[in-house]
Amino acid sequence: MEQPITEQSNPLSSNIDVASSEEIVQILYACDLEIFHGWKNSQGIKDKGLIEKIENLAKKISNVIEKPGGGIVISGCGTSGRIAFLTARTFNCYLKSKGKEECFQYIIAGDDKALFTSIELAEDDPVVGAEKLNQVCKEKASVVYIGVTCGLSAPFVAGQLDLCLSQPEKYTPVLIGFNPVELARNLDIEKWDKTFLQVAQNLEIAEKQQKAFILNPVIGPEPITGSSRMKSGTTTRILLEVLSLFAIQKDIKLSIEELMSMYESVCNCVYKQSHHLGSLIDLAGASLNSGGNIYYLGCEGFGLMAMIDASECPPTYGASFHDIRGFVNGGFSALNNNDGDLSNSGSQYQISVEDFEREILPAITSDDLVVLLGEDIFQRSSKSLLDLPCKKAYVSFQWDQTSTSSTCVEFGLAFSIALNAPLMDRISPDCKFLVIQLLEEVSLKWVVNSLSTGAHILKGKVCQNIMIDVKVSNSKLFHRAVGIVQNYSSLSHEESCHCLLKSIYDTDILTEEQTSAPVVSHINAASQKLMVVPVAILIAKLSCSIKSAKEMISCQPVLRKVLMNYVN
Ligand code: F1P
Repeated sequence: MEQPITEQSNPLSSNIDVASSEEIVQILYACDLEIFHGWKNSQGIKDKGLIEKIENLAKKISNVIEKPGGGIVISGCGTSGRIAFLTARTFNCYLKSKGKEECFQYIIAGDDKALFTSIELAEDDPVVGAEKLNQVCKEKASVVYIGVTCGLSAPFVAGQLDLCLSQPEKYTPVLIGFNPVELARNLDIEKWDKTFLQVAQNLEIAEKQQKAFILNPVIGPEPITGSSRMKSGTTTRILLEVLSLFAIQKDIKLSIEELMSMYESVCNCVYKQSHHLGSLIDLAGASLNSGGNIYYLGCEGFGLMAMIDASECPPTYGASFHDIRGFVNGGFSALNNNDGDLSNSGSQYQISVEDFEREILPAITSDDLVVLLGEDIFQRSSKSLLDLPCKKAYVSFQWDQTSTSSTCVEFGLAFSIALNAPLMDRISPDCKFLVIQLLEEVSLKWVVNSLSTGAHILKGKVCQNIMIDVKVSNSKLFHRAVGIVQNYSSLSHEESCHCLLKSIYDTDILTEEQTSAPVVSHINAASQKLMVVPVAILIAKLSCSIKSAKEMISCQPVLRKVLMNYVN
């Protein structure tokens, strides 16, 4: 069976783990260009059919929200839910500033705590997904529902799409993801009667009757295999922003293709700075490797974007939540989130720059790195950091400059990326400010994704281009982990699965009860364990005991090096 494209390994990045920092950036760039230029025979986001659908959908959204009781709901899990939140927040702020009704809502699996920490198990529940959508829409007469699942796989979203299909008079369902429909997930969903593929096929039928939309451009595999926070997350942002902008702003004075080409131009501008970005990765890698932490500080969308980047590091790289953290100026008061202030729910939810200054700054060390994102936070915080021992970096963006300047040398690594998107002058004054904000935020996403990915590569958390320390925290990630173990061994799928279970249950001999337990039990058992997948790879590859696999890893956490020592 062909693997979904979002789970395939990208040949462009197969040596990213042994590349220099600057080369890492160049590899990420090459992979990101596939968003705009396509992959194999696909056209990426410039595909004509896709653009036509976006045009029609934007008109549909615009009709729905013009009427009383109409709304847009964007929903997703993990990064997809976080991008849904950001989009709803941005466009509601814009509508409010124009004195219009705020008509965007978001849903994220696991509710608002999942904006900051990964709660992947909630992604596996289609029934809760449908209940949440019902709740959010109970007062509404007409809704455009946009379900985002990059892999065309999340049961939470499947439940919501299925609900929409059962009430066509109220809902227009939209699916965003990055696989062809035939590669949607076709595995049983616990306590449900359909697979994702079946729901997607029903949606295809509805689309032919003009009652649904599927936006699924093929943009090629992720640079780190399966890491949908990267290209897929960026493409989700671009699609949602283009759609929303064209739905609410009819006199933008640009075409959809032109707007998309502006995203491409700023992508080129950011990655042209591969040298500076490489230096940033070196600083960040040095911090993680010496046991230090990385702290992003930013205002508004920059702070939020950085928090989103940080939130995906624990599940992707088995990182601790302290390793990379993001803080936003003003904390919850800047968020407009559904569940309000969660700062009393634990330190993971202390997200304001003020929390950072109170709790972290007094004990900061020379191993730590503080990254100021944007001019606003630089004005606010740089002075108080100057005399502290930590490493410091400052990233900002400038428009209408021809070259990138390195300023404020006394601050440490400080550079300003010159963004230049032709066509800017054509945009109507009414939405120019908003477009600039969107382009700067996506640029910031490319910067922080490069930083956190590069730093974890330098820490040895990637082998070839595989995230070998992925957290086994939901059904998709369980199956991905089995695939990773199989990839590194010559074992069958079943044998690889058994190696993973041995690591999860910490035993050399599995019981019948363990092998026959449902996937959810394996996920629960894995949830508190560290290095589950690296240990499973070693026992699969070296046929060793759990105990010796753990010993090898405690002496040498970089898996490629362990394997080089033991395998000829
Ligand atoms: C949702 C998601 C990802 C996350 C991880 C687990 O994926 O939470 O955002 O990085 O892979 O799954 P999807 O439903 O958008 O494919």
